[in-house]
Amino acid sequence: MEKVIITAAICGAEVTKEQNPAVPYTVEEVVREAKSAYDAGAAIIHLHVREDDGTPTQSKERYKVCMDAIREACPDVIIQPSTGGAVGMTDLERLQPTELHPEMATLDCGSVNFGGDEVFLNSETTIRNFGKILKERGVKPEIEVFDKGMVDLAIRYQKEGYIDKPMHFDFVLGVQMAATARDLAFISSSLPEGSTWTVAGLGRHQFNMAALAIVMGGHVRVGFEDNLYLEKGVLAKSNGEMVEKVVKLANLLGREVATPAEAREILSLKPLEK
Ligand code: KMH
Ligand code: ZN
Repeated sequence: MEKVIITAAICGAEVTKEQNPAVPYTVEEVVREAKSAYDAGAAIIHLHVREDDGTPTQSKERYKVCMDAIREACPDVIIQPSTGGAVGMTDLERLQPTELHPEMATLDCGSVNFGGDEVFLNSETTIRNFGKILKERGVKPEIEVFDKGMVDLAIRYQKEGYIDKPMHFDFVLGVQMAATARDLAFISSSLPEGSTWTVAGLGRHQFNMAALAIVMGGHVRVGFEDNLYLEKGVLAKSNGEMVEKVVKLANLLGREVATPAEAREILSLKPLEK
């Protein structure tokens, strides 16, 4: 089986220091969390950024400062900015980090109910436009899907030319589609030949989904964006602690962990220029 790529979603847009004091807001905190994840074995940093007071922002300037500082601390890591941002942001706001031509960025393939009145809106026009812009800017999408219908939509957009093959998917399970072995088996078996996938299990589902992905040949996303706890009742002290737990699981289950260079190869990204 190919090596497992670990993505660390170190920050998110919704979680707060009140929930876990280690959630990063400042540039220094973002770098500290990225480095803890990278040192533990993460090849990809899925990145949201905040103002110093915790307000989510998609500011190109803030992304640039954070990305430059992460590269300084973790020279070969793959940085994957969010184009989802936070609920309520405009498309133009959300697209700003792609102007920095990162290697990857997310492409959310549908709208999602986040509870109460919160709806993360992604119309077909938005998704097509984001796909087109990512392609023009040479950014590989991590196609974020929250249910199986979003996989079908991505396949349609690939056929229409908005997304290139091979496609890489991130199944975010436990928000809309259930985080169960049955649903992971169903959604992961619905992908076109040659696709790769990772799974982000929300909250208490995070490590169960990680273990399943390791066994099934998928890849794993962990981090504060999706889960704040290392185990029941124990807050994680860092993203690195969560990545370490995945590395232990992979070792136990007999799967090696991919370096950033190996992750680039698996995901058909260009190798880093020396
Ligand atoms: N924060 C959510 C509204 C992404 O990064 O592309 C969107 C999100 C998905 O986190
Ligand atoms: Zn995100």
